[in-house]
Amino acid sequence: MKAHLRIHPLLLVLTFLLTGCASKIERLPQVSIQKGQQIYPGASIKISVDSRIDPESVSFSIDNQKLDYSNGQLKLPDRISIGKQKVTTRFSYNDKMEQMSLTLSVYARDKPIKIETELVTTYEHSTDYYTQGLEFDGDWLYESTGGLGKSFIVRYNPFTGTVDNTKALGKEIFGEGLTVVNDKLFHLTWQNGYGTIRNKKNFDSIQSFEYRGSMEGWGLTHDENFIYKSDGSEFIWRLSQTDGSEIDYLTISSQKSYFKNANELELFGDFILSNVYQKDNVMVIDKNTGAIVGVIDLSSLKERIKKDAFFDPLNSVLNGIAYHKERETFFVTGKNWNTLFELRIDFSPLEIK
Ligand SMILES: [Ca+2]
Repeated sequence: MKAHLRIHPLLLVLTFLLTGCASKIERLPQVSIQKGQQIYPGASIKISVDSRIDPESVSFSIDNQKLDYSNGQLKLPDRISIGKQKVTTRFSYNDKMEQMSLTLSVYARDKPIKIETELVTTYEHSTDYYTQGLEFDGDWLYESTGGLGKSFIVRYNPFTGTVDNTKALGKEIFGEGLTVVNDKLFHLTWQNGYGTIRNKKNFDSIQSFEYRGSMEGWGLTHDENFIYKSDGSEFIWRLSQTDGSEIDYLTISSQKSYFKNANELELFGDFILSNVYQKDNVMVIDKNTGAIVGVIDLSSLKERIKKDAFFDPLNSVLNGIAYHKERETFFVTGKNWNTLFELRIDFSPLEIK
């Protein structure tokens, strides 16, 4: 038993080294961001610097780009991305340059503006469509639906009621959003870990693309350069229009916090309109920054729908926005809703260019 109680000399050395290291870390003076400040692109932030540090020696950088810093004020670039940013600070202490990382949570500068809508008219929407994706190509409306083993893609003309093509998906598939890019249709699965690029005409699969950084598949839309994908998190991912691979992401943010649950998406000018899962609101997001610039309250629509056997109070929520270019109106619906609402949305408070 005696042997077990004996402390090995190497252990003593290790203990000494570890204690030595710990106390060295504790002694290092700190540079920190003062609490309670609003942090947004272009903001000047107050920095606290330990009195043992030579204030002249302090510098800050993001991705090796030096930031403006003087008199305890750090000026953020106007084009800094919203979201969590890693800032490196360097300073001199005891004649040595030290380096520390700070996490900066950057939010939108302004409060979202309330955006008004006007109801133009209504159309029929099939109550067995559990809407996950909705997008116009001319007068043809492409809709993808969800439900395990029940998902399908359909193309129809809401003005005439003509259904042009329907494709049921495999039993293992829970379908999600779609977007039509030229002659291809990008389509998501929810939790199968991949999306599919399809022939726009017959919906046949051409190739698939994997989710790598993103969690799941929720909504899709696109502009001339990118496909935008929501995944239930606070991010909107930018994907390649060639192969659906993930390029980078935006962080969805108000002036106070990051927002999760962006669902079906629709691009309009510089904005991404986004349903919020299980809410009656649509977020208007700046597609370049991720800032929520506006909010559209659509709570009055669900009062107007007729609920049949397909309607499930928990899951039959507002979802689906599609812009009709010639009519300059938006078509919105919900999962298992019997109505497709045509709305005019007044973006003038946001001064769209
Ligand atoms: Ca859409």
